[in-house]
Amino acid sequence: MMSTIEMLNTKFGIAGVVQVVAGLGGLAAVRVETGEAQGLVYLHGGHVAEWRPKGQDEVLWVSQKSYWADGKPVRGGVPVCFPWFGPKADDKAAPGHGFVRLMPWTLEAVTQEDEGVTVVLSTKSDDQTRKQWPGEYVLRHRVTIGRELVMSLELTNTGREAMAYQEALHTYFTVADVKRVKLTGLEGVKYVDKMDGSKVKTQEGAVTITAETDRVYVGTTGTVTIEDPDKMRRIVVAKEGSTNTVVWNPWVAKSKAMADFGDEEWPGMICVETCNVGADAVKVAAGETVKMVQRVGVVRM
Ligand code: TA6
Repeated sequence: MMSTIEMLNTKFGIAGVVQVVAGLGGLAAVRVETGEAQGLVYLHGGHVAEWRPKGQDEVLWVSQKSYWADGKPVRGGVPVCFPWFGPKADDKAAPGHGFVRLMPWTLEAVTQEDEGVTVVLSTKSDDQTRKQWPGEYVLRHRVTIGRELVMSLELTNTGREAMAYQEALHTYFTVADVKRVKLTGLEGVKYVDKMDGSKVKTQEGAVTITAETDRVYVGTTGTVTIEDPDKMRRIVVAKEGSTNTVVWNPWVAKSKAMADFGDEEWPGMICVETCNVGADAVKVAAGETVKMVQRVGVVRM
């Protein structure tokens, strides 16, 4: 009797390039290894956990304390936040950042093209989701592992009513020392400072991290560059179909308060999240499909 993973490997594996494996926690994952890049995408949460273009160290960050289990979020990589972001406005007991990152997704396709290997995963509304959310949807995550990491989150409203959805590619990036990192591309952009009573401020110059940082930049469609002098690289985070960018680092106290985040791990990571959240939730007409893309590249400094 073939295991699920063996069956998936038979159906989607590509000899020498793509293998469906048992990842951490025994969760099924698609491992991609080409001459240009390596990557790992879990069916759990449609979760990209690793991406390493040729000649570079790992670009995504994952906590050593992360959970790897059905029903639990992964701490790191690229959590898909949907259909809400942060706490659910009308139900504090609901899971933070929605529920799709907690559940197994369907592996739909794996293809190899010039720009890399594309893994397509999907999840859709059902009786379980309707208990938490009225919307009818199909959410497809098209992940291309190549010289760039390209993630296209495609949302179709399969219901008869228009619906507003919050969505985020909540990407965790590895840095050598967050205290020595600069983010450019947000100069002059307004942001909600969640560490200062959600006051609205304007970004002056590059973003530097000197304390717990949790900011929702609004009305921005621009590219953010993470300048990491100690790794001598720039991580370039471009996007389409998104008007918000979140920048987050938990710093000392918040790291200690999270069971799935090592107390000493915070200097090694920063989140730059491509999203549509809060008042900028994306409105989708019945039958419409909308797409949000995060495109990550690495340039030597
Ligand atoms: O994206 C920033 C944020 O909303 C922070 O407020 C913090 O809660 C972070 O997400 C992590 O959320 P999580 O539910 O994954 O612990």
